[in-house]
Amino acid sequence: MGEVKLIGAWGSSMTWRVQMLLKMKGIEHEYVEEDLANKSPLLLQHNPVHKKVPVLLHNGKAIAESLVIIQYIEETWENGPSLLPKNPYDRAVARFWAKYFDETCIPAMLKASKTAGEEREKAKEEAIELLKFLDNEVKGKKFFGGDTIGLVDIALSFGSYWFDIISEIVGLELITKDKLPNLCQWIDEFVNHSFVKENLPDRGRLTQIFTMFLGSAAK
Ligand SMILES: N[C@@H](CCC(=O)N[C@@H](CS)C(=O)NCC(=O)O)C(=O)O
Repeated sequence: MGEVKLIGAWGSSMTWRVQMLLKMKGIEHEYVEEDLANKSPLLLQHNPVHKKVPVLLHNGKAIAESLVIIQYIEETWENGPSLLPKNPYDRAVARFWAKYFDETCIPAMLKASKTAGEEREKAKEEAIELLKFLDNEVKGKKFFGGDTIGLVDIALSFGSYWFDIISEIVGLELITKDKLPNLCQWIDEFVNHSFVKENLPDRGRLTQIFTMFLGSAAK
């Protein structure tokens, strides 16, 4: 299927989403590590709009934005395991929640992690209200994808391992059993899923990197 390159950054949950699908499908590719503090001409050339990772290069053509890349991979390498349900309605629902998490929940969660005092309490309550929709969506299920990991599970990966590390660094308690019990249960299932577990980035190194970025954030 030609030459596949992934421009990514170590520890980036958005890069990780794509890496998981490439690995699941056994797609051979070259991984190019990007220095986000000193962006390369390769990244700037192929993602001039957002200047962010991940970017997938397929036969020299660039695709940016992790959810768009996932869609592209699913449509290009149709064989092998898929993150998307077969039924078009279920696919649309999965895409809806993935988009909702990225566009609505992540900014709210980050806001709570970067603020302090009353402002943090308000931001935290707002984020919890938004996450309740996802908590309800996964109620009674092992994964958002049912018994197996699907698009929404991969899309929410930031909300599991990565956000847990951020929360620990800044002393934030946002995803708790009393407020979001089903999401807590999902996080437990997700991070302990064998495929996920063996591919998670090292916690110590990730903590160091996030501490550098969040060093001055409220505790
Ligand atoms: N919506 C984008 C978000 C990508 C993103 O935020 N990438 C981060 C790393 S996780 C990045 O490249 N940050 C560099 C920057 O913001 O300058 C996607 O889904 O791919």
